[in-house]
Amino acid sequence: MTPTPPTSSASATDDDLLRLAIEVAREAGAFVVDARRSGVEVADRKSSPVDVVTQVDRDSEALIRARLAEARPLDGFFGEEGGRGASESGLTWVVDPIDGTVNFLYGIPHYAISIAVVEGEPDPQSWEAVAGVVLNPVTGELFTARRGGGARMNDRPIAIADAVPLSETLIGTGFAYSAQTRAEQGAAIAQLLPLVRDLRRMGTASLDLCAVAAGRANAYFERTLSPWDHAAGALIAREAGAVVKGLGDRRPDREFVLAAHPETVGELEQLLVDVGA
Ligand code: LIP
Repeated sequence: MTPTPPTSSASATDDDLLRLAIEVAREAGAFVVDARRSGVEVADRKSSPVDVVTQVDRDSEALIRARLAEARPLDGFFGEEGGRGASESGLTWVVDPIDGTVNFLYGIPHYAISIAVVEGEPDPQSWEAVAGVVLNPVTGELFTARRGGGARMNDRPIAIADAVPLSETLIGTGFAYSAQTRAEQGAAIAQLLPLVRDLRRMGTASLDLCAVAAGRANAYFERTLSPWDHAAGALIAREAGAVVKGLGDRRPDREFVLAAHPETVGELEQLLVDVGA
């Protein structure tokens, strides 16, 4: 791959940044799929015995960080596997080098390289997302967006599904790595399930947000996510017409991420609060 020449934030357009994110996501995706074929083992456990990281996660993040630094040495970096670098350009890359690590570990072909570039501090409560890429390297489905530019999958425009009553809503969700939190989430799900069409627990937050963007689900919610889980997928879902928010007036955060149609997001949020989701 011919590395993109270094640029400053002043010269790079949003489209330049998006192109770089796509280029790097594709290279990391090819690396990850190839590494999977060689076999994958758990390298460490993080917040709980089931919150695992593989060496491929770490190597993917190192590759992504190196390529971005080659092209844009003044930008900041905020990665899941510990990569942190302060920004001198005002831009920071927010990266999940393998989102859906458990799916990757088990060989379930539903995981993603998630790369977003944001303006301002790397804080979801204040940053402005500039461009985002979510690539499923197994299926080749490449979800992309830049601010104000709409959302695309494999370069074709995508949009959220039409609004439907909550009782006909297909909702993506996920669960925490903490056993106690999962018990609470399971109790909430038991109340929610009879009130909606159905649930989908696919295991990869970034792809769950892209499913809403592509109309493959009506909504998605999850608690305990990290900024790198939703940074790119939230921009893609918003650009596809969804509201993506936290609780009340908050932006998406560790406490809550909800993506839904503008006409139903308020009613759904209240239902989720009522059942303790
Ligand atoms: C995962 C998310 C998923 C969530 C998992 C985990 P990771 O991210 O994509 O939605 O349910 O608990 O947080 O850890 O694979 O990068």
